[in-house]
Amino acid sequence: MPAPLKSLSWFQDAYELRIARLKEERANGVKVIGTFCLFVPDEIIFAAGADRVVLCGGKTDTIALAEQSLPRNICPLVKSSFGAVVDACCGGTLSCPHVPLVDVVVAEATCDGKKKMYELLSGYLTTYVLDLPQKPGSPGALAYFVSELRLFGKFLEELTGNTVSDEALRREIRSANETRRLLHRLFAIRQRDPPPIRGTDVLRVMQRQFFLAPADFREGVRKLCEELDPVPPEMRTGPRILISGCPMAAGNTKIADIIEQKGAVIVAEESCTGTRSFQDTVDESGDPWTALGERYLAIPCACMTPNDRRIDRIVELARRYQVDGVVYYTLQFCTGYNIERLRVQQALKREKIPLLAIESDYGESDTEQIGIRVDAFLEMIG
Ligand code: BJ8
Repeated sequence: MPAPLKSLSWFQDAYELRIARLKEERANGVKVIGTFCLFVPDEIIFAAGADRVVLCGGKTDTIALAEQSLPRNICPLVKSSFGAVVDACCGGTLSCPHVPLVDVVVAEATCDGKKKMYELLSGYLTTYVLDLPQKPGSPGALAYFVSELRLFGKFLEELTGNTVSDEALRREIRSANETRRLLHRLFAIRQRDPPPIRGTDVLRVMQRQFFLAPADFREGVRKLCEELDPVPPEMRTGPRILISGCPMAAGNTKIADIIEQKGAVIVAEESCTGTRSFQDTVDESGDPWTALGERYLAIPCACMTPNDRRIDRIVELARRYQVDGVVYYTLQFCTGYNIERLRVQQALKREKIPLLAIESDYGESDTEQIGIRVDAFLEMIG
């Protein structure tokens, strides 16, 4: 058995330290912001001298509590996230250690499930909603989004008592870009054939980016790249898979685990816990607000229309990572990603790239059935 990668255990240690540090920061008056989505620019939060943790729920244990208030037939990410807040605010101990660390939640106007859930969430935590245009190519969309970002900056200034200066924003943009470039380096390593690291390990690392302080996360990714770069410690074989679709929030690794347990290797994830989180950098030369607006508005989320950019990217990733097949992963009742599946399917068919569509929740009841379908898919493409 090859030795496990040392840098992976570093991430676990860093996480435990991070919780302690956030508690310390709060005791010293630093405001901590909870977010749920890639559309909320971290750069503005950090430039205001605040800190942030992402509160997207990937666990099943808070869902029953959420279902006391929310319909059952909505996305598990929405239910899990809401349940974690309700639990923590009502003195429960079910899961999320992050909720009690948060002063304010910054929500975003993306899918209907999240938007309506945030209205209820505001009964538990102070909630600020960042609006965003859902047709990013419209004339005026960028100007509107930039004005929303500036309002968000003002809100943070009032909350923290600090000014969000252009200089601080530029500093945070450079910092976030450095992380994005490192992630490009890590993902480039995965393009090797065979790749030197399991997709399930990378997914767990990517989930950490939403909790760790940026400098710590970057340090971990750097260590990982250095460990993988010179001599691969372990070579993974098996069909090469690209996962594309909904984010896999911390606690949710079900589909990735099944795919790799069945002998395939995941070489990239087109998702918010994958390439969507780092693919584009922010322009460092111009007005920082406009640069942030341009970069964030271009995130190819299925909440946006039209979303051709995402379709093109999936095809491009499939080619670049030389995949044998794509697993299109959606959370149950996620309308946007479920409907967009057909266009992805058609584009991949033109390229003769096989696709397996899996729609699932956070429970275990379909694990066996998904395993059978993954087996059949791998046999077909192998
Ligand atoms: S930028 S993907 S993080 S909105 S899976 S809650 S869309 S019903 S999480 Fe998302 Fe921002 Fe887009 Fe990314 Fe709704 Fe779908 Fe659930 Fe979703």
